[in-house]
Amino acid sequence: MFVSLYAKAQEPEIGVMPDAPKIECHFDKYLAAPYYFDKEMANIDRGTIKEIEYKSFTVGTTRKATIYLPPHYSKKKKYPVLYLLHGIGGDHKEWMLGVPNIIMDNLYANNKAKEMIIVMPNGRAIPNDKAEGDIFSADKIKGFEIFERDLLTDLIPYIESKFSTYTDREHRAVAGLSMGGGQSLNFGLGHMEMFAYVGGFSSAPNTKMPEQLIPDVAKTKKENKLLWMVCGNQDGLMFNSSRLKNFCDKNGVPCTLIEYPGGKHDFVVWKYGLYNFAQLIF
Ligand code: FER
Repeated sequence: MFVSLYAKAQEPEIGVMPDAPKIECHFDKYLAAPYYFDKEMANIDRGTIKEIEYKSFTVGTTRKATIYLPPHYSKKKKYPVLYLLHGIGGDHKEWMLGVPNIIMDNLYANNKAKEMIIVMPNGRAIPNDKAEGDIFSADKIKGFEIFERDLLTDLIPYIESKFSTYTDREHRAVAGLSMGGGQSLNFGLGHMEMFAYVGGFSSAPNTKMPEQLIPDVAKTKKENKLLWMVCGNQDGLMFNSSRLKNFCDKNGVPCTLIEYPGGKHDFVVWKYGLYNFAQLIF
């Protein structure tokens, strides 16, 4: 299938952060993905990528998202939904740099994932939500926080009214890269009534402190079904992930953090994140 969407922006170079705190933690075992996991294979069924628009009462604008429907999507079936969030330099097209359609099509060809819809929104919920000007400015960053409300009260209801989806927490997952990883941890652990599965890939400094993410250890242990993270060992943002992993290990909360060998702050790590996370949800 020809993919006409493309992303305009890449995440900034975050590799070097000399004063980043180093937090010791136990990493989970890295297993390489098969060489073909992100390569377009011949003669397999393909899902479809579309751009959608929804009305945001939170922002007061019409907002865009990219959606992946799995091969043979049918209104006769119901699907779980993964909300997949981009980074500080991206928008609803950024994840296309990570060929999520190819990764998912390959997983389905090998029977390695449940059928799911993937929604890739614009996570900067402000009137000008483009990744332009100073992407690190306070108002642009604030948009990533405001998106919590846009996601929960505008986007999710829209998706569940227009597509054939399940509508319970056990059929919703949220994951993202960098700023989107921080958002996923914040929103996913903060709203376990909405999301049972949470993934953070190279999560950024918008990630809340562990005590805020998991104020009630027993409740998180009971309600969260997957807390899964990956971060490159060359990425200066590792402390956001290792801080949470450390807290989880100390408190007996099941949590995975894979240290991607030689991994930087880029799509090598994020594609690996999607490939693995998608096999573990639903
Ligand atoms: C920061 C460094 C990196 C930060 C955000 C990022 C909010 C995000 C990076 C990305 O999304 O790629 O200090 O502060």
